[in-house]
Amino acid sequence: MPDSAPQIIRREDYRSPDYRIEQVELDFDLEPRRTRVRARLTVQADHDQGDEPRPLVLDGEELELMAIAIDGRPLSPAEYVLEEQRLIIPRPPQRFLLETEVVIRPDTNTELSGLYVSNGVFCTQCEAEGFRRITWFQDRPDVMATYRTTIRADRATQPVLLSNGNLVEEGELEQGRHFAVWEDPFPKPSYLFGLVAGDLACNERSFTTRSGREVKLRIFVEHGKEGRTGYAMDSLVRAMRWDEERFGLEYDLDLFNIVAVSDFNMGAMENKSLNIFNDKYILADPETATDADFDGIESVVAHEYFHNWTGNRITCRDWFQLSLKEGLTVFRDQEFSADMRSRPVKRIQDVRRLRAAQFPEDAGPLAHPVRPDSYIEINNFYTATIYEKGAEVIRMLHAFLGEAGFQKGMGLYIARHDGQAVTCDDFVAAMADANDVDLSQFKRWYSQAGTPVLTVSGRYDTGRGAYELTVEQHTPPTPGQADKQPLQMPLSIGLLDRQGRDIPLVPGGGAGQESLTLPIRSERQTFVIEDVPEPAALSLNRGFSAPVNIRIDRDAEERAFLMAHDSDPFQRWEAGQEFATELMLATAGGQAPSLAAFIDAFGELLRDRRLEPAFVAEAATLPGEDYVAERMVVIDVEAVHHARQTLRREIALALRADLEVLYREMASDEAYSPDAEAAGRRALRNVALAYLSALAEEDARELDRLVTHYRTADNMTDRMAALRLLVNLPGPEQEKALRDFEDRYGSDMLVMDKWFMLQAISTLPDTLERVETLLGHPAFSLERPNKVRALIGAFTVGNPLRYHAADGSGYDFHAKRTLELDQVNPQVAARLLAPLGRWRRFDDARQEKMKAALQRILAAPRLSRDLYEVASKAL
Ligand code: 7ML
Ligand code: ZN
Repeated sequence: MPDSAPQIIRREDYRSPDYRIEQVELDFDLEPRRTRVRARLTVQADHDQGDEPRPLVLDGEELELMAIAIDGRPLSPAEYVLEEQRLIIPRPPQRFLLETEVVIRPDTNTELSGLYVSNGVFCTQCEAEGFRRITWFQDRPDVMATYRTTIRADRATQPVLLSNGNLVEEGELEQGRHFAVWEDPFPKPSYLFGLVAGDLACNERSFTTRSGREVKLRIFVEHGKEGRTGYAMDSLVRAMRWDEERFGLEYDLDLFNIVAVSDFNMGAMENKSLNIFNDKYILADPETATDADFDGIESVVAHEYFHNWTGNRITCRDWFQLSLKEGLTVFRDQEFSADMRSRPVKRIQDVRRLRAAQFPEDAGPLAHPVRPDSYIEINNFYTATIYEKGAEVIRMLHAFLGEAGFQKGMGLYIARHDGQAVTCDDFVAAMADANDVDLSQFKRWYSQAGTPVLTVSGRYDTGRGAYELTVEQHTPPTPGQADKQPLQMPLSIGLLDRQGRDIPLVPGGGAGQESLTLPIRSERQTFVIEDVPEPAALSLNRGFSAPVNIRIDRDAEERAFLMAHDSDPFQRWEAGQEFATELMLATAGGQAPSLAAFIDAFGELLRDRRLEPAFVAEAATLPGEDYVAERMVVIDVEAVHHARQTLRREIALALRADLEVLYREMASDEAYSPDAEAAGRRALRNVALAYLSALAEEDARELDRLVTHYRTADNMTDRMAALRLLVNLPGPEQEKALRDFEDRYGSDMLVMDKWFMLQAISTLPDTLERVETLLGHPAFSLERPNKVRALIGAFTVGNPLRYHAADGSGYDFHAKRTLELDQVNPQVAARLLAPLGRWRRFDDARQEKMKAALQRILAAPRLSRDLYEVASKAL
């Protein structure tokens, strides 16, 4: 347990602040070991003067207070109370200037929250509650102020000085120091404060907004890396243009800065006009970044940029409203990527991710609503539910209202709330009012946790020529929520005839259309679709219009038919995934199901040249072991692994010729380009390679092909694809390739992350031993989140077979390293713990070992609040 009993923060306890802070002047004297921060806050009481005087309570952590004054007069110790994490002024005036001076230590800030140093660069991370580690403040998002920031630093080591807003002054100081003054005209909450100081190179471009304003775009990186910022810059320009065209939203300042740093707890941060990024989401070139890395850069750069309107101009009233900005901004970045590349492929990838991360979360001990009711540590709530499920909720609104209605709602939301800190209710109210619809039932999506299950049955009434469909919904209980109310959702369906063509659906005799959206809102509903001439198959939840699990009885023939014919590419993919999952479950359960129908349909997909390669690559990728395991009553990781390997090998044996054709045809002799088309061809070629490599242990030619693929690769996508397969093969080829990779890229930290990761997810039996050894590798450090995620995170999340070793060695490793990490960086430690929370899904022996690991964590001295919350809830 942490030193003091951790306090639970509840949404129902929200009170607006007693004091507003209107203007903030900050003065930083930067020194790694001793940084002085002076703050001048213009404070205004926000309660009636007739009331009892209310205390001003400021937040602070690890601040050494040097001075405090009100309206220029130093306070005597009797005039304030200084606690561990609060500074209380019991009887302040109605309106006053509060001045404080503190000293902080950026160089020992391993939590990477507040002001810290990464590779010699000073940078900040203030969301959610990091600003209080910089100065005393009401560190809550509904306190919005304008900021004027002065930075003083050594000119030689920190030539670049950045903060939010506009540069208004700069100059020289004594002893080789210099200064810069930044002013941000837009009032903002403290979590959007940003500061960077370091020796950085920059890539600069100009962007003209549609109203004709020139914006200077700059991306700052370590010297020597500016050549790798081109794709991020292009992505930024595309995102700015897209937000104007699709949402009518224009950038609002004359400059926009991005800084990439090596050590960062998350992906990136949207500080006003000074986005700070994990450099993994900025730096890319063909030699060091994969197609997936390029994709990631495009969407994260866009995500952070989009926050300027959905997050910064309109922000959250309190942290329970986090999904107000995150769910909406993820929806926007998903739509952006869908518009930039293949929409169906993007949707498939997003749903894969939702199912891999959010569905298990919603089914486990950490399940919480999109708008949570309570938390202990807010950093633990940057979850797949807030982000991904939050985006699905927005997507459903979009489906109900249509693009035009949704944009009308956005317009009203912005007109009403620009410059304010608001709630999810405010957002939904704007959508409802702009479209004159009632969304009161829909709002349950914000308050109710758990993934709904829809049980569907369809029946064709020959006499009447009608298709009858019954849909029942049920949401399983989640912690603290035993009973659930029915939800409103759009369920898109289609009916296919025997030739696999869409039957026009004619609701109530209207004009025909190929998809129909059923308005689901009750526990049980029946829909009758008239004028249907003999349907062959029902296509259900097209485009994954509702984020639910579906139960429907289907036979192999119907699955194969949908896999071959559904006009909705998402459902075509889905039918294949379902089919494969059923087969793997049967195999894992000890049966020997016939694979013939599946393999036939799979072969059709591989041979269909009308389909885009990126789609075929998705459709030909079997569901992951975790996804299949999640469907078992008691998870058996070995059986699932074996079942998936078996299916892969059978596909390879049966379709070897088709796979070889694809491997040849999808090759390219053009120079690498990260565009969607070229990336799709590489993806498909590497999927073919993966199947063929399933034969490598019995056929030396396939091992050869793999080694050659590695050796001759002219880009990281292909090289990684081969190495990812090689690490699962025993023998000298693996060692040789790993050594070669390390020789080539040993000095490149981002590429070394890949090297660590691939070894951590190897299915070979000695993987844990190897991971333990790699902890001592000179490139590894517990103080670098990217390294921790690449090695420890990849093993615990990405290697179910070895993590869940029957002897419990994986769990012991996890607990031990988590505790070590907790002393360095509690946020990252807590985020890594989720796999242990899934103990209920395993056999008794594993359950005992997993619980024991959690108990060991809880019993440890000096446990952080972050880890305490996750570990205690997991038990
Ligand atoms: C989501 C972020 C955080 C945490 C970034 C930190 C952010 C909070 C920040 C989608 C794309 C890129 C990054 C993130 C993400 C977890 C995930 N405000 O912008 O949301
Ligand atoms: Zn975000």
